[in-house]
Amino acid sequence: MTPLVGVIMGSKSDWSTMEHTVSMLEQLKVPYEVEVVSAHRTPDKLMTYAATAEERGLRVIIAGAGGAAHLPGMAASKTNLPVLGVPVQSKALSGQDSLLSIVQMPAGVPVGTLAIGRAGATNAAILAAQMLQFENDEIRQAVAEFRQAQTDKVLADADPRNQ
Ligand code: RP5
Repeated sequence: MTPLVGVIMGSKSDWSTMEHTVSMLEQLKVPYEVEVVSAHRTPDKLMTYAATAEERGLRVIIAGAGGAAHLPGMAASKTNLPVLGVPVQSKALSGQDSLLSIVQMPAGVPVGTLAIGRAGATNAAILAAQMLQFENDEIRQAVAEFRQAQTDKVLADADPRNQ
């Protein structure tokens, strides 16, 4: 099936974070593609990737990067698709550098910025599925089931002593 979501990351070292995006996309039945595209090390590849994303059938781009994290913003500069940015938790500054690099875009070129690390990577996938769900019944059903299961699990045992 043609990928609807493009998952890119600045380095293979981002995979331990971004694998949570991919596993949630799989759970929510969202067709995706995934690869390393670096804003700093492969800038020409990034420009081509973002410029051709829409015509290749992608509908959302999820970009994860750490440190001086220009990947989501530069991807957003070359496509009209929605871009979701995941700040990877960096070693030096615990991902605060990544977050601030991604979130503070100038007006006119939005990047939907998620939380630092695993939570952001997971939520990027859920948000992408929620954006796509009304064009795809399988995704809509998977999102509804995931959200309901999460609610049911909390309601089924509200005693915090049971870990
Ligand atoms: C960024 O630099 C990547 O997104 C990664 O988070 C960070 C470090 O990359 P490596 O030096 O581990 O390849 O571009």
